[in-house]
Amino acid sequence: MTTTLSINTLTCEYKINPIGLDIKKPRISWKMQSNRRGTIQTAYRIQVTENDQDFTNMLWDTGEIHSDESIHIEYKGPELTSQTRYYYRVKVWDNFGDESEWSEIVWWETGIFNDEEWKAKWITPHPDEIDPLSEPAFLLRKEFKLKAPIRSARIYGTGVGLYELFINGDRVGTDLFSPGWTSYHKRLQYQTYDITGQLGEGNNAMGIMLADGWYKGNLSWENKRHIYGDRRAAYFQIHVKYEDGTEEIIPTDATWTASTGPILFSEIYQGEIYDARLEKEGWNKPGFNDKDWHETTVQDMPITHLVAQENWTTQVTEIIKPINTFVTPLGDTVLDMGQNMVGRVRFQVEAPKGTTIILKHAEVLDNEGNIYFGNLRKAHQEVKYIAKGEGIETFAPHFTFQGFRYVKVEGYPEQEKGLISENFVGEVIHSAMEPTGHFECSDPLINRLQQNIVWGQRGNFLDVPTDCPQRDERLGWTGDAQVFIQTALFNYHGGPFFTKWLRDLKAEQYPDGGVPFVIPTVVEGANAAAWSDAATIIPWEIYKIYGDKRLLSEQYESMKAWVEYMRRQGPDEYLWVVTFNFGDWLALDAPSGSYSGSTPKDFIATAFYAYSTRLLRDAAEVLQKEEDVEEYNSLLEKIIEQFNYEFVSPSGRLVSPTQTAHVLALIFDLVEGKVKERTAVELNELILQNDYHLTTGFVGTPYLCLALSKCGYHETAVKLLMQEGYPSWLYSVKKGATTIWEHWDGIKEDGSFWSDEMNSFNHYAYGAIGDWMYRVVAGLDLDNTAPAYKRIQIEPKFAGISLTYAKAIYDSMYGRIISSWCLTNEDIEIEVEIPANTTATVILPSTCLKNVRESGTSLNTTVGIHHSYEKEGNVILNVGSGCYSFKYPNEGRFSITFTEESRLVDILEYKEAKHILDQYAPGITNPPGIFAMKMKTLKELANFPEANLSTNTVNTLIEELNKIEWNLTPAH
Ligand code: RAM
Repeated sequence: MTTTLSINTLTCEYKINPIGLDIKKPRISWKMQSNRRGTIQTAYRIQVTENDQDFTNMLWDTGEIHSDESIHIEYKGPELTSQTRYYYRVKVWDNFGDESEWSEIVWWETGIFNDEEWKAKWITPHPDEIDPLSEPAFLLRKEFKLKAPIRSARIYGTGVGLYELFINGDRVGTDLFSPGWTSYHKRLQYQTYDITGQLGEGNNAMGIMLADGWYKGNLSWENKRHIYGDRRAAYFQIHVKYEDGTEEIIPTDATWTASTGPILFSEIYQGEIYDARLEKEGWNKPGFNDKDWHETTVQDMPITHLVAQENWTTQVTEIIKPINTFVTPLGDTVLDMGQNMVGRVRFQVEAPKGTTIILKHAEVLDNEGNIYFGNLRKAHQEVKYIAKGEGIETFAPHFTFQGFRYVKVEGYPEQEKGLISENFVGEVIHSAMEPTGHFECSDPLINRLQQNIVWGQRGNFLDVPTDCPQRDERLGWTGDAQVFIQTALFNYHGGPFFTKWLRDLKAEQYPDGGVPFVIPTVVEGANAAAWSDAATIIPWEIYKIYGDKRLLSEQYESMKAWVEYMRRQGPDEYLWVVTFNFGDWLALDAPSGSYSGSTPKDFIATAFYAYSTRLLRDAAEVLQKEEDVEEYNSLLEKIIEQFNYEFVSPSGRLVSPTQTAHVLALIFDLVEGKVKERTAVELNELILQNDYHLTTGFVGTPYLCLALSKCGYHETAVKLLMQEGYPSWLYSVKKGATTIWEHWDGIKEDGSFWSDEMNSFNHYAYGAIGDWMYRVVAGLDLDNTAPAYKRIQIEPKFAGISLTYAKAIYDSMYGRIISSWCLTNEDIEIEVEIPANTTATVILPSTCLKNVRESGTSLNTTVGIHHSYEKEGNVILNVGSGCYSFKYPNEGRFSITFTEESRLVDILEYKEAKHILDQYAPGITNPPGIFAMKMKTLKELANFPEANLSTNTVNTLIEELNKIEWNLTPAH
């Protein structure tokens, strides 16, 4: 076999070809690929050059370094300079003695390292000429002449408020909501763009649009304004390098001119008003007559807190088309995007001058089929466009985003004849994180749940991890982020996203170690168990998943300060008996009138105190802080001891008979031996007594199934997941949800709403179940002692007959991992992919060595398996990288009960439903999502090989499906 050892996906600080890095010692990572099983890197070589792709004159050449490290290799060459592009390439050697070719050449480019390099001034329209508090977005412009042909040009800068940049009439980049949301007074991100292609010799012009955004607009339910300041301002400089080697800087300064323009109003929650008649044609191009424009003035603002862009930028990541347009019983014309999404609507229109088109965005329809705005509270989510009447006009708002599935349209020309849906699209907007995970299984409702989780993440990862994206909140609630972190890191690459957010958390932490409820902090309140613990949990998870020791070390003092804060509270050092706490937020066992479940708050607080202390100890171990390891190990022991004294009866019963209390005691290892066994038995009982329904809130839910599976009750966990009745994950799916709801009963069984007061239909917390689906159901996990999936753990768990197939894919720092299994009445098949330079432990449940075949051959002849043995009725394999396909007889352990009849029952039910829809469509709320799903499901079932359907039945099914006319327009 000729080996093909190669490397791909080279990244610097998690990103491919990042521009404007201000990190002095950036870290390089790569992924290896080989067609040979069991490949491990034995050496690497990195070369860095400044000299435009010329690798003869090197800045840094590591030579051949004998090491298996391939992630986060820190640059150790000569000191880097500002504003410079560095090209790098890598080659590797493996354990078979093979040497790869050099990788492709990639680069990173540094930003501005020293404050003295900033020549810009903060500018804003002169307050005597344009009222700084006025609503319209400002336009700032400058024309300049470049004396000669240019070699390269960059723009560096930022704004307070939100900005969009233009050069010679064209937008610079595609980023939205720049400069992002940080704790502005402590940290403000600047952005860098390569504008070489946009400038030329001679006359050029630059334009800036500037709006309120998070800096000065309306924020929080308290209707606060001007939280960070009451003046918008811009701060940019263009660096031009001429062909002849000379340079020039064009900064913002008081020579710029200012005006207002077509954006009359733009706010995150409220929407935008755009009067196209006020457009200043050519304002951002050279030659524009700005005589009637106003002066700008220099504003005194610090720059010491400027940091280069850390997060992924915010982008339009997908465009979706409405699936339907209809008129509600109240007579509103409504677009249905088919998906609760976050972003904006772009539309085109041809209309007489002055025509006003209004879009009002909402998430759901009510019981009667009318569009429902109640849960938005004070957020208007309204976009108003006034046409200029010059042919086809296209519009999407600039500095606002909406959370919506339905859009009420008013004023669109001739809309009474019906809207043409082609004139509207939804632009999905969020931090452009790299997708890294995929989960699917044999149950289509669970697959829809997975999609709902992903959509919840997309909608709420718009630069900060928010609780919700629609009402007057949209804040970086620490608890929500903590609860969802594991799932989030499966679905998308969270490295840059959480690096930025954790730095804000650290910046906002109080001197006493207290951690605010929301980051960036715009509402009062701090220090709640399971909320403030984001300070310890998130850095640890980032370390675990990406091996990011640097971030862990950066956050270490913050982690420690938070633990010490808890330690100081109350009379007992080892208990955290708090005065205020959210408790098990929105749990179903909450006493009436309360949002907090009945698990005692001090129980939860002490449990998290122990968990945070454990993570701090583990972090100290990784960072080799020996004294702290000892200190926090003994603190942890004492907290656990005190926890048992306070919250566990002498006979081993927990004082709190709630699901959440049992879950926390088990998951945080607070009980052991007989008490642990009893706790697990009782947790299982609690679920059984409740007829396989949960009662948990934000705190208990993420770990509920995990605790059951870990303690031997995996079947109960799967039954909980597959529960379709209220309350359950699938309840909302069956109700047509396309995202995760804040409340288990956001829409009640009778179709009414929980309440206007706090009822988001896009709140990711309960989506935290995703972690267990990937890790336990599909069995794709990591060995905690070898972060970043250097040592992988593949351990599928089957649950009787309920699920017959599951598959997880995860693109780790080392490369793609797959764990997939399939049960038939005869066989169990497990397919695994392990990336080069990692190893895996694969656990094949319920079998013995002699029964297992890998790609048709017996295990002792399989290449890549280093060690195999039997343990407790399972086969354990230590394997190297590569793809493996294991098969062994099922022997009736997991029987499949799918019958042709049950498929046909589905079809009949479906036809019945279709009949109802046709008859009563105007009265049915939310039908399209669920119906579309059912349709897809049936199609999938018809082709599902494991169902063993006869060709005849398959054909009948398909015929039946094809007969159904797929028209969801209400029948009236
Ligand atoms: C609500 C938020 C959030 C939760 C807090 C306690 O206002 O939506 O989800 O963390 O309350």
